Amino acid sequence: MRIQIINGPNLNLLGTREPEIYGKKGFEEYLNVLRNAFPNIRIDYYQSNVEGELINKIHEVGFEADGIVLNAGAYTHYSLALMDAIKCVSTPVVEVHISNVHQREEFRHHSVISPACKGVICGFGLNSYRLAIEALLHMK
Ligand code: CA2
Repeated sequence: MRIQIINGPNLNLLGTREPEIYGKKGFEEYLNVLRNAFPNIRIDYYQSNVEGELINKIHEVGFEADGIVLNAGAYTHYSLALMDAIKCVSTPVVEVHISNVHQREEFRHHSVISPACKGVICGFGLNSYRLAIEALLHMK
């Protein structure tokens, strides 16, 4: 079983600012927690601040991985190109958000990628990623 986590813009800076929203942990640190929680699963991680690179990654793994956990960051709210990329591949994609976007600014309430995803998990901090992997496991 192979799961690909893809993080979008600014998520490389997790743990450095706005800890009240995003927590104090960097993603690489959390990745160890996640890998320990799922010892039998290969969990690959990719982060980019560049829209086209995120699309390339989705194309690259989207016919081989068993699932993609995608936090598209702010691209969530306006990238139709990312939405198309998710539709183009056969691997199921779970959209995740660390924060509860519905408790935040109005522009974060709408996701253009949700219709292309299997489901959405948001608001559980970094645990959102663990819950997304659980959801993908239960699809098998
Ligand atoms: O809650 C989430 O996971 C978001 O996808 C995070 C995005 C935001 O644009 C979405 O609306 C919701 C922003 C990520 C910004 O990451 C930061 C990292 C370090 C310090 C501050 C922000």
